[in-house]
This record gives sequence, structure tokens and C-alpha cells, in this order.
Amino acid sequence: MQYIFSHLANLSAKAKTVLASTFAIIPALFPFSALAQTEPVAGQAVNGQTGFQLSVTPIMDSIIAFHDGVLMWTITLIVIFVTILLAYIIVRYNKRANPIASKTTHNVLVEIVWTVVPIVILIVIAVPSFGVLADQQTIPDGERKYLGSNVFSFGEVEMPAPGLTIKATGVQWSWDYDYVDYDGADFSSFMLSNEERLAQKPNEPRLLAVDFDLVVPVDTTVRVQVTAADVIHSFAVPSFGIKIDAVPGRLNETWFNARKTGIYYGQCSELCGKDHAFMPIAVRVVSKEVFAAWVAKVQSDGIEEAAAMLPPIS
Ligand SMILES: [Cu+2]
Repeated sequence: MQYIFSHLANLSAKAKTVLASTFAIIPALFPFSALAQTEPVAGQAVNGQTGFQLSVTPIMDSIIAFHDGVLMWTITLIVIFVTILLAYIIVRYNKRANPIASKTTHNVLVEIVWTVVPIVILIVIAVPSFGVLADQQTIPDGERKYLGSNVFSFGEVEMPAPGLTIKATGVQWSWDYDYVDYDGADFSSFMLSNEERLAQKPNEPRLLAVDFDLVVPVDTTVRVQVTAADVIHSFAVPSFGIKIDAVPGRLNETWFNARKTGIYYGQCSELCGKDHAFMPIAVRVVSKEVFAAWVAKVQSDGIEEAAAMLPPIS
């Protein structure tokens, strides 16, 4: 009996060492870029995707550059360092290898190092992070420059002042869009049920396709004023890098400038009730000419006629 127990203890000590060293080499064998096996696309998630959707705005460029560049390297190095430290302590200072424990309780140098190093790490993360946040919060005036994918620059991407303002109102369970510069151009956007989707928009994804898309022109700064009619919702489109709360009685502002035509989906991102998952946002980015024709059609003939003039998504 005694023999079995000591054998088991021995085995578990060995297993611990093996486990610890395995965990230590995993990050080295699989750099994070190799973990993403599915190529991301812009506008919607694809099966098996682990990273972000592709970016089509300078804000999302800066979010991706900050995440993949500064953050990922920082946390990967910390994980590797802590894992190696842990493995070393398990091997070197277990009861068998180190039967008489040291009585050391304080070490001034070590204590200073483990206080100062995390502060330095936080500052390195905070500086570009605040820059990215400030970009998101500041509507372009035509003069301010934006970080784009160089989060350590002081701004190198020029952005025109808003050419279009849209008011988006979160409603249980739709988004109401109002093109405030165009009289009469306002409509509600509801998710299509699966039957409706298969009948009307078979090439668009389930739970994301809506009856009437939010149509905007390409290469134009769009100011989005966001509010809600009932409870708190949140207006978010991942490929644009925007996510802002829609609060009743309050007007929040965000902006985007999409550089590529196409359709970009988002979802309500604040738990707002039973159909929270079923109030998607579909933004259709079209050429400036198509937008001008579309918005004129909305004003003259209504949203249904205008939606019919846009080619179906292939
Ligand atoms: Cu909602």
C-alpha cells in the first residue's frame, strides 16, 4: 500500500513537470496568428473565426493594430514569463527537491521591480489605447488627423468632415433610421424571419438580414446620432469599429468612413429584452451616385421603391 502511494506521488510529480513544460512551449509552437484557421471577411463573422472581422474604416484599423500589435505581444510575453516561472518553482522548490524551505520574507529590490514593471507595462498599453479611444469619440472636422493603423503616430490619416448625418433610434425590436439632412427619408429596419429571408434575400445571412438596409455612401464621413425609444440598446458594427449605447433621452454620437462598398452587419450590443438577439444592423455601403439616387427615391416614392432599385447581394 505504502509503495503504491509513493509511486502515485512520484507519477503526479512527473506529470506536473511534463504539463508545465508543455504549457510553456505551446505559445512558442503556435504564434497567435497561426491559431486563426479561418480567413476573416469584412461585414460578418465566418464559421471557425477567432479574430476580428476585416476592417473598412480607419477606426477599426487602429483597433486591430492596437489589439494585434501592442496587446497580443504584451499578454503573450506575460503568459510565457509566468508559465516558465511557475514551472521553475514547481520543479526547483517542491518538497523533494528543496526539503528545507527558506525563511526569506522581504526583498526590497524584487518588490520595487514587481511594482514598477507592471506600471511601465500599463503605461505602454494606455498611451496608444487613449489615442484610439479619442479618435472614436471625436467626430472629424476636416482638420484633425486620425491614427489609422499606426497607433503610435500622432495622427496621420486625414478625414473629411461629416457629409451625412443619420439618427439611429433603438426600438424594441428594430432600428429606426432618420436621414436628418433629407426631408422624409426615414424608415424602420426589421430583421427578416428565416422564411422571409429565403424568399427575399437568400444570399444574406440568417439573423442578420433585414428588410431595409441602412444605405450610406462610400468614402464619406457619416455622423451617427444614436438614441433609443424605450430601453438601452447599443449600435455596433464590427467592421467599422463602432459600438455606442443607445440611451433613451440622450443623444450619443459616433462616426465612420467606410472605404469599400458592400454590406456590413452589426447587432444590438446591449442586453435589451427578449428579442435583443433579433434586431440586427445592416449597413449597405454604395457609391456616391447610387446613394444620391437611392435617397432621392426614398424621398419621392418611399423606402420600398428605393430598396428595390439596389441590386441584390450576390
Ligand atoms: Cu436592443
